Amino acid sequence: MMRMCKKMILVLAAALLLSTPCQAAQTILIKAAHGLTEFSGLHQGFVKFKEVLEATSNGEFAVELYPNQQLGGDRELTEAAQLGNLAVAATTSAPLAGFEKDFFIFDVPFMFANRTEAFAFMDGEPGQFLFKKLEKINLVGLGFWENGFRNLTNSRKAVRTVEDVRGIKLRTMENPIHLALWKTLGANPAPMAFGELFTALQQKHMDGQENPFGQIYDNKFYEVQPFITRSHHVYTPFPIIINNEFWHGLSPAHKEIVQSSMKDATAYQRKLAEELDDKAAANLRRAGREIIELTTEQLDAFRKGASPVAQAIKERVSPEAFKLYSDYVNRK
Ligand code: KDG
Repeated sequence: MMRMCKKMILVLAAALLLSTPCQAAQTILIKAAHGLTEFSGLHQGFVKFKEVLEATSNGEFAVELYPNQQLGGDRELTEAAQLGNLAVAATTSAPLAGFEKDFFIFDVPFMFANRTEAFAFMDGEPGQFLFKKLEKINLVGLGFWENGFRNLTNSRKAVRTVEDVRGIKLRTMENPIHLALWKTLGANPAPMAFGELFTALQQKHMDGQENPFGQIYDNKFYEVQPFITRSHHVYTPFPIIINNEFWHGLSPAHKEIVQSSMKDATAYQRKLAEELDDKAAANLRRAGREIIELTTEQLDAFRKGASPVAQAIKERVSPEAFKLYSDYVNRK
């Protein structure tokens, strides 16, 4: 009798287990935020990241995107990622240097002649060193995307020479090296968050600003900035950062899927950003704006005028970071 009961219980238990759908693995939600428009290469990079990650994880991950400063500007997004109120953020390297000083090495004027040099620096030892430094401020670096080569715009005059810059009230990012650069060149610079920039230009509180062509076009700066100079004075990346606890809470398998999706999105975003940069330049011309191309002599004069700033970087960064920078600059 006892044997029969036990057998019945086992059969019942098996039936129950098989009929109960196994607990679906909890979907891991990644909220990602940035400060640019949906038309930007930055946002399209996140769309690709979302697509690849959700597909390759068979829905174990879900990514929600928050563009257009919905969750704040660079400083707020970085703080939110540090505190864990946001999983992933994209901020430009320049404001991030306010959190980790060694990112100042990206702000040295005229450091990269082209994207190949910039990508080699970001993907090589310097980039990995900088990502390592993020760990002490509760962040992990997932990848470097392109913000781009920055160009000068203003509403006062055509800028072709360093003398032309004199006295221009210029908005810079919240970064002392950028301030020092334009002060050294004779402008009258002041830091301002990106979200306040268009109004400041429109109301003439600022005469000028500097950004890649994509931002100049997408954010309609060109409407209030008749003069555009292709200065390429700095190349800024978008370090893609994730909250440390969030990252280390993932399984090794999930980390691998996120890293592989980020790798695909990085390659896609960098290629698209270059295409969009050229497209934005064409759109600016179509909108009736001349893009002033500097001659070699004019560019050399800007490089010479900016050179004291490069020396100032040594006081701002760690000896290890400065060595990485000087090894790069003195490379053969
Ligand atoms: O949030 C947008 C910013 O990350 C980016 O546009 C930074 O280039 C920048 C600027 O000028 O503030």
